[in-house]
Amino acid sequence: MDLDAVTKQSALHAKPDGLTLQYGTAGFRTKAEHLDHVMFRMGLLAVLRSKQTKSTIGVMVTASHNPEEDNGVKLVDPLGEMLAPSWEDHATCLANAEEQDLPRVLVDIGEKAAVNLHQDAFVVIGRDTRPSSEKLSQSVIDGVTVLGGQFHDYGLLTTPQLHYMVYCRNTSGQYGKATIEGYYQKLSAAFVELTKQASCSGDDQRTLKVDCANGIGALKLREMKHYFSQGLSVQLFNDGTKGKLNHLCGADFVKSHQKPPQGIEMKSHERCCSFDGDADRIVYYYHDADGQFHLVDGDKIAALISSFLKEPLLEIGDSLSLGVVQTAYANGSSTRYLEEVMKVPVYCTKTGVKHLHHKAQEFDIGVYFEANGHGTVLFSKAAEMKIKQLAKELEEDKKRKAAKMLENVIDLFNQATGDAISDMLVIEAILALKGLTVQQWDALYTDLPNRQLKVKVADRQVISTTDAERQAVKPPGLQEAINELVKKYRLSRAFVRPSGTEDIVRVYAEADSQENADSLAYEVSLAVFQLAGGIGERPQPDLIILLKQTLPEAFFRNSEHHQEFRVVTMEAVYTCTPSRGRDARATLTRKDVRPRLQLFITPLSEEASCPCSGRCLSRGRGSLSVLRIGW
Ligand code: 16G
Ligand code: MG
Repeated sequence: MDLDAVTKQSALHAKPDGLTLQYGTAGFRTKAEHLDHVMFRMGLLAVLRSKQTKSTIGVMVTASHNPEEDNGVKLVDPLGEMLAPSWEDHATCLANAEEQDLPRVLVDIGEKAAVNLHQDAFVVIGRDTRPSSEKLSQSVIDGVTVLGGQFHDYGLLTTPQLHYMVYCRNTSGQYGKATIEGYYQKLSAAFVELTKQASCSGDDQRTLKVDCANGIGALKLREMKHYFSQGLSVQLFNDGTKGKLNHLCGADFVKSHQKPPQGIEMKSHERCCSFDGDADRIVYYYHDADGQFHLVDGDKIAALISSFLKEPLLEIGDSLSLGVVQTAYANGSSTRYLEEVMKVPVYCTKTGVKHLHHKAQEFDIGVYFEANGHGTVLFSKAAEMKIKQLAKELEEDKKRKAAKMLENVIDLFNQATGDAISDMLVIEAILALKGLTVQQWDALYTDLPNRQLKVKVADRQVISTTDAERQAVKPPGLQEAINELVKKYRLSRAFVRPSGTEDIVRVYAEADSQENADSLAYEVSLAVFQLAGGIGERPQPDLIILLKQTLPEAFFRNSEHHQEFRVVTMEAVYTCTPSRGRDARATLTRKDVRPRLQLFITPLSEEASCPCSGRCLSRGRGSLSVLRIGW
């Protein structure tokens, strides 16, 4: 290693004083302006990792679903998987070393990890569409070249595409061609082949609206859609031509707000989906005839895929093991459905793709999904060989067809990591083959009402968990308190865990009704606040206001410009979403409620630029009145 050259170059990518960052669940992530030195150093680290593994290593510049101003970086290991945990520690040490210590820390890592410095190194780089990404990926390249590494810069790629490239390169092209064209061709060919057997259904069935979060997914899907257009027509929304990345759109927004993204027109029963900012997550959703929004999340994706896979597996008669991997956030109904109805074994791991991926590798066929839409299906080498062999050898037509179908499914999944584009094509193929509508898919089971809250504490590391984050072992007394609270509600469950991406503790609760899930989540938050060193304001229970809606038909005809109402109290303004024939719900916090609560309800469009200036509400016989106020 030419340490003098490293020192010189590093001065051009100097670390801001006093800044410490951690290689978290999905790499480094923070404001883009703080990341230049981290990028340079991850270029250095990628070279060391490449030398040590004698393989190509990937570096992806993205901050996924974070706001546009943020950025991030993560390393991709030889088989397209996340960086090994011991190297995450090296990454944190290297990123936080002061300028003068950098050479020593580099040498240290080299020694600790027994890196053969004479070995060649090759690094591939990809980036998302953030304005800061191009410059930051140049800093990665500076790091790679100063240590004498070779590199290939793929430029704009989705995160899963970079994982795919790394996997292809390290398996000498056996997994596929390490080009963007190779990726498009491999997935599209499998999709077209798979859907050939689908009976031709109406046009509607084969059209899908895709919210691309104004991110890289839009660019890549636009390039790719011609390859599979005979099987599926996709309509792109939030394609980056106008809006800001992840702003009021994308999978994370839809999942956490449980409402459609802005910028997409949804007619009832239309199938829609959202990618996140780097296209490694996907969720589906639709409006029913009443205008009610329904989210079809990662748990339901896992349920659809596992039930689909069971049939051809039974048909080929080979006893390949199938397992589903979830996290503690999986809705209790999904676990029950998989175990009791589908009779598939379900396992729970800690949050974060790497944990699920690792567990899924234990099965012949491992289906893994987080509720938030990260996931894929892994086929063991042995299972893949067996299926390919059966597809050639089986005599009986039905059995051979089943094996062929599985063969195409293997090719359609990105086995390096969860991939929104690949998952979308798998889901679309299954729906087409099974002749299922999105509502029929959604009806596989009904989600238990649930609620997530955040609690601020002085040091979130005072909480430690076990049993895949479902039990808190520290601080003393917390788990006992949670157990007591859970006993008060039916079909209830709750857990707490320190976030790996934000400086907060997350609380999850589910129960038989939304009120009970809300109230359990609040009580558990209070226990965390009291027992784990809460700071700032104590958690407040929600005030639920149910609004009776009798709205004129004209309102619904114009509902695209009356998406929301304002609920105005003395202190603050909230919005609530109306739905045809249903009561609307607005959630306020206790601090807004003074002895004499004044409540006004007005359509949002009074102030916004509504083409009808609110007239479609005030005309006609519609009204809104408060039905119930309660905790
Ligand atoms: C990261 C993880 C995601 C996980 C989330 C949890 C990857 C690629 N991403 O985004 O899987 O669900 O973190 O965040 O592993 P939290 O620790 O803040 O709850
Ligand atoms: Mg992502």
